[in-house]
Amino acid sequence: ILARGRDVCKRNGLLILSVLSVTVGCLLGFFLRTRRLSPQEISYFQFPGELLMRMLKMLILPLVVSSLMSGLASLDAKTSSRLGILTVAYYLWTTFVAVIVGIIMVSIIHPGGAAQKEMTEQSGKPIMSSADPLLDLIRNMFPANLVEATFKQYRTKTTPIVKSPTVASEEAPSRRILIYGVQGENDSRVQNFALDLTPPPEVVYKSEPGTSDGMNVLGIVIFSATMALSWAAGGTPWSRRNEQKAAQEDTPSPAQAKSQPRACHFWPQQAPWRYFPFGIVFLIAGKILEMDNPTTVGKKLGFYAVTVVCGLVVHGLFILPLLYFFITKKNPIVFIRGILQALLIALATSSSSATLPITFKCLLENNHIDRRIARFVLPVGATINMDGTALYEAVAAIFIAQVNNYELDFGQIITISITATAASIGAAGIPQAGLVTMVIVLTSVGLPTDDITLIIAVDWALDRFRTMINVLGDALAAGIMAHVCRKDFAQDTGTEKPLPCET
Ligand code: DAS
Repeated sequence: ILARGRDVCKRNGLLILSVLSVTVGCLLGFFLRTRRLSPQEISYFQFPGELLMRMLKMLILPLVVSSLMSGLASLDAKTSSRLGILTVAYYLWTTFVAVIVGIIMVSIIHPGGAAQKEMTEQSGKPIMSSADPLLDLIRNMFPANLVEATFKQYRTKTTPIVKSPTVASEEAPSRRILIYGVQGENDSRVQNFALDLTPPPEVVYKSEPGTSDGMNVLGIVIFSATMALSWAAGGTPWSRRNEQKAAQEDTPSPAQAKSQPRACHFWPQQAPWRYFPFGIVFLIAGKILEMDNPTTVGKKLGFYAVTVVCGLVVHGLFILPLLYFFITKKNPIVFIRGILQALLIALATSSSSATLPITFKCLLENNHIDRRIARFVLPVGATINMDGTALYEAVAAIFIAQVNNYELDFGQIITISITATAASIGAAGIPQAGLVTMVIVLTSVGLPTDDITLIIAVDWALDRFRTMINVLGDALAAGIMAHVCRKDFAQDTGTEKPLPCET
């Protein structure tokens, strides 16, 4: 039994460690809530978790750019266009299905009844016309400056609403909007959004914490140098020793050996792996310290949270796996088990972009997906395929309509389905991005955007679950595309070296 246990731990070490760190993070968070830490102490406590988020985000840009370029370069025009059309069509279709699942769930459970309130006539607040945000969304799909758009997507963090932690007392938290990035660069929509909230929150412009350009440049230089070195070296002496040891233990099949990238052990690629069990504890605990009083929130939004989670479970654990099974005739449970690590990181970070490096590693090393497919499907999916977000925005919009006693007709339901799908495509893979793009869905059917404040108290938690479904949808899509296009990739060159950040 000991030998079996040791073998299981060896094969699933990081997974077990991650489950333990999420559990410890939750317990630590709830325990420290009883100690009533000051906001300053909370921010110090959250620091280790913030480091993990920055390590993962540091990998996003090189990973997305290099994997897309190398993924497309390794495919001939016919294969890449076929793969591209199939992938985007699959993403749009599953996202729309997710919205329909959400609408069915929110109509059956009807959570708005628990938080009924009279529909107050708009007190002349500047509600944007539904055309504005939609035009904005389409406008942003054609960035004038590709480099600026890329950096802006991953560098500027727009946290729509940050509540000052209610630790000293139980009074309602003061609401303020923190907008990171250079003041004035921000999207006017967020300011209008702030005007719609009651009471209008304080809009605070902050530079990215710790943004000292010199250190950023130093970080980029060191990171690029180690990536180039590890790619050239194809791993380091000790990684060769590990590979020899692994080869003795379980000789992978030739196909697996070819598809498995060489390990490389330089800090930028390995830092998240070595550090994240520790970082997850502080990420989870730090969020729990910030949240409102669970009992007061539960009374008003309990049914709403249950509706969202039920919708995500139906879509993520039934519809998507069944689709995977019917198309590939393979066991979806085995596939999902292979990406559990990535799902846990999505739960901890609530950012599908920050989870991308881990999703790559799980697909390449556990599920043996051809890396040329993963290099194309994953980065595109992390950007435009957000089933969880689309479902969430549809449920939230209809919940707000129910709370306001506002009867939606069939045409408005269709409008919500379309705008929720479009808004999820426009949402970035960063925390609470779905909350910002939800403005599009609400304005499209004339709902008051300031009612977003009704659901903010649980958004930080539901964001984690919808991010998990976003990552699951991307990974299953890679599995499906690998099966559908298997003939195009039959002849695996096997000669190209893996990108350092893919391992
Ligand atoms: N947190 C976003 C993501 O990373 C999803 C969302 O905000 O809805 O996918």
